[in-house]
Amino acid sequence: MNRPELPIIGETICPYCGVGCRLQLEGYPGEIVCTRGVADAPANQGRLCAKGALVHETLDTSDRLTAPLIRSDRREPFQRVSWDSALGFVAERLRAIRAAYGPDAIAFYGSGQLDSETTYLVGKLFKGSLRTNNTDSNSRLCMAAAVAGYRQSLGSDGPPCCYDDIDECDVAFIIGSNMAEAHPVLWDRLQQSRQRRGVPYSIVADPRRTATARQADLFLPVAPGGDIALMNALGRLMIESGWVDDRFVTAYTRGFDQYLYFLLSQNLDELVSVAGISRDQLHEAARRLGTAHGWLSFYCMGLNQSTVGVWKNNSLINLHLLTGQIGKPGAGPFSLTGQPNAMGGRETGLLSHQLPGYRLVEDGQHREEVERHWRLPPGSIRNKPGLTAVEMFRALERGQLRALWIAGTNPLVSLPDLHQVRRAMNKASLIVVQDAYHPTETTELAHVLLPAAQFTEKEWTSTSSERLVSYSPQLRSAPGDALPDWQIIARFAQRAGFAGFDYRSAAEVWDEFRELTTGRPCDMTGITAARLRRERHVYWPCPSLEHPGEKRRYQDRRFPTPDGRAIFLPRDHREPREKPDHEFPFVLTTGRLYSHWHTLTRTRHCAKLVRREPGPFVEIHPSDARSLEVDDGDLVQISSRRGTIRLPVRLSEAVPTGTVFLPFHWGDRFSADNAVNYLTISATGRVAKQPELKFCAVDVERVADNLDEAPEVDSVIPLTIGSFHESP
Ligand code: MGD
Ligand code: SF4
Repeated sequence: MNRPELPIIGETICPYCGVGCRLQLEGYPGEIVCTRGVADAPANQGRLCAKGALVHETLDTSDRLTAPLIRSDRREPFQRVSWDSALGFVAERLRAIRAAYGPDAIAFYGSGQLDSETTYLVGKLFKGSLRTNNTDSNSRLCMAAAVAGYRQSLGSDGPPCCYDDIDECDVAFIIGSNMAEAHPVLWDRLQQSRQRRGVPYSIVADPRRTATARQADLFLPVAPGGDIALMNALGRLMIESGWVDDRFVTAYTRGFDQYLYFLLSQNLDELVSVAGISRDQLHEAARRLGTAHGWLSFYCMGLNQSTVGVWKNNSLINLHLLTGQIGKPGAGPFSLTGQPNAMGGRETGLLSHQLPGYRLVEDGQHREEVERHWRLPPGSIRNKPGLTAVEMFRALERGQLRALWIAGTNPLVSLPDLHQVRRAMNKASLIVVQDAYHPTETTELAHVLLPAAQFTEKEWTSTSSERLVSYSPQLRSAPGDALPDWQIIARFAQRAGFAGFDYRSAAEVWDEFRELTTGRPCDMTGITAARLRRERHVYWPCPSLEHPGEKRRYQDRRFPTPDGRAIFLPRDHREPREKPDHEFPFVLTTGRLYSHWHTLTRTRHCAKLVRREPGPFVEIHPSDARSLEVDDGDLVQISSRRGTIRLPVRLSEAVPTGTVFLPFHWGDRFSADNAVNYLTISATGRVAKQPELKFCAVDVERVADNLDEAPEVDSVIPLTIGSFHESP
């Protein structure tokens, strides 16, 4: 049946993943009826995935937070108050905590879903005015290893490639990314390019035979955590077969001799065995990559969520350098960003070691440049990185951190070791949560709730995985008293008595930030607010108003390192922090599903998505299930050193034996004390401080059929798994 033509309300960027699809909303500002992909949008070219197509259903829900709410004691109910009272309350409490314990007793924990205007102002307020570098983001859980990997190997953060490279490459190496479920529109572009051109040939390296792996030409079932060995074996085979781009290596890189020596001193049999892949498969992968005209790699959490995530990134970039596959169309290491503006947060400096324009707090010149721009006295910005995500919650539990301001994230579902996170939050003197929805697992533990306007209800700027900076206009009013996040931060700063926050518009904030990118690797000098509002999107780097914006970086083969050369970094295999043993014999790996977004604050409102994936489960290989004497649908108890949960079994040959897979989306509001992150380990890597969410040791046991036989834990963990919707 043809849908009658509806009025077009306007365009916005999808608030879900980092692909950055442009959406067209149709209907009426008070009732959005339909969402379509914008045909001439560079990212999606008219396409949408199911989440994007249904996103309008998540806007006018009964759990939107519409007014500031406060309570001095968490045992009391919230009271509705004016913005002035709420911000005054927060200002007074933060002032008292700072006076008693110093500036580092407060912190901000944000998100890759916040727009660039907001993340810029958070840095200016916390790092500049409040004088603490304790600002971090949930991007720490996904992108921190990629940021450090790019910086170490190439001299700067930021992917070199663009989505159009999909149509230029002849091999796509997808490692640690389930693109078909997590970046579906990009996956669709890849499939369509292949249908049209016969290439790219796709190689997928993943321990699970995911939806992505099932459609691959070559599937490499890498052992969980075995990627460095896999990439070192590939490098070794390429060198032995003479598939090295000598001219590129000599002219544009350094460190090759050490890398060569390192690879030749490795035992190939050992590498093969650690990687868990047959020699034939390895040879085929090496041949495809080594002889490709152009190869692109796509990678995500399978590489990053590891205590050696940075090294995994370095190892992959080594292969690109070896084969000269960077800085030209159809080539390059492409880190896929998870959230709509994880990239923008990196550019504006939200992570605890960063300052705007890819600057670092540890660099004296960088601090001076930013202090001048913010009109602060020299020495205002502290010279040590602040606390990172996991560190913040440890510091809260210790009492070193007293106040935490959380925005656009739900750490009580998404952080590892949730029992610790809950203990920490319960100890805090002040928890402020700035969110569009309430209740969530996190808002339930807050003292102050600040209602945020979300996409369509504010104008905002974001950067996608391919460095495309996009502007989204306000299309409708925000519910109740909700305000754009940047305005909440600016109003608070003024209420707390800080100068430099009297902005009249989002455009003013953007332009102030943009000026700080001049001459930096992420140069956006030419991307003025006025231009963005005219042209909708521009790629960075874009050093002048006349510049069209560059889709591909490093085409001159000069890298932003001291000598302009990219760097080979020999990296050895390292074991994950917690290995299976006789007590906890299974590997637990966690991940995403197509239908759901993060902790379900939005997607639980879309009946179609909920019908597709109504609740959590644990995927177990049939042969493990036989040993455990469990069948499809049976309830099992999964325990780690940190917690115990119970879930129904989903039998699947997609997981290797000895490994179980759990999606991370469902939290306590679905089923109390039963989220996967009660099990995961909060071990982090040394440089990126990204937690190892893809690997910990668990035990799996059949839950007794007869309740009388069940252990005591039944009194706190429900045997039935909860539900958000009465009739999904
Ligand atoms: P994940 O499922 O976390 O998703 O996107 P992805 O990283 O693609 O993990 C990717 C793959 O890594 C999984 O298939 C997993 O089996 C594999 N893996 C696990 N361990 C290893 C290993 O040791 N080596 C290798 N090579 N692979 C391994 C994440 C991205 O998705 C992010 S960061 C966000 S924030 C967004 N979230 C999100 C969502 O919540 N829902 C949906 N539907 N899409 C999303 N897109 C974004
Ligand atoms: Fe939104 Fe990502 Fe789907 Fe595009 S692929 S519609 S950005 S969730």
